[in-house]
Amino acid sequence: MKKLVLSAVMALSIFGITDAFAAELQMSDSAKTKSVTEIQKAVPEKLENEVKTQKTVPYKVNRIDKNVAKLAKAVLPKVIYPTMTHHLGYEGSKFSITVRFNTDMDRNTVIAGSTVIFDFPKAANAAGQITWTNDREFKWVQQSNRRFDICNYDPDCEFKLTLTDGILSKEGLKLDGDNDNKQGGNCTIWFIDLG
Ligand SMILES: [Ca+2]
Repeated sequence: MKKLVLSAVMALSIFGITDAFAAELQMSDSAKTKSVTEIQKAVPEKLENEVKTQKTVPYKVNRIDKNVAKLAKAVLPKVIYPTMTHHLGYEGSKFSITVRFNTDMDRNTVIAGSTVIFDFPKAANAAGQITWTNDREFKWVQQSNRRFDICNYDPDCEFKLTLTDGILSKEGLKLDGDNDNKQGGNCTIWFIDLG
């Protein structure tokens, strides 16, 4: 008799536990259902936002690679000065040439003798010193003492500046030196110093 009662109690407990589990399962199911409903509600709202975005911008902003977007907005770096053969200056008896870009440049890529090359009749790739005025403008001053050291006047001295496309803007774009509105291409400028 005692055994029977015990098994009955056990059976009841098992049922009880099962019921409790079932109830819990049901609860979590309804909770799940609830959150699914919430997600479903949220999705159309999001889509609506995307549709709104598409009206102003012809692509989904959040799917665009950030770097691509950054480059698309970046300014193509160009040389805006000098533009004429007589755009040269002097510092005492030395040449001092100012170069200006249309956008901020990565100074580390502007290197005398490497990406900035001055070829004079008496000195190919003449040594010089670069000094920055700001991130868009620098000045190159010859290292030798006098213009006559590197120039040959017969009667004028012609020399050439090459700015290679190893020069980059701060935004990381190559110099459009050949001015074809595409990244890259060296810039060559001829100067004439009248004798
Ligand atoms: Ca180019």
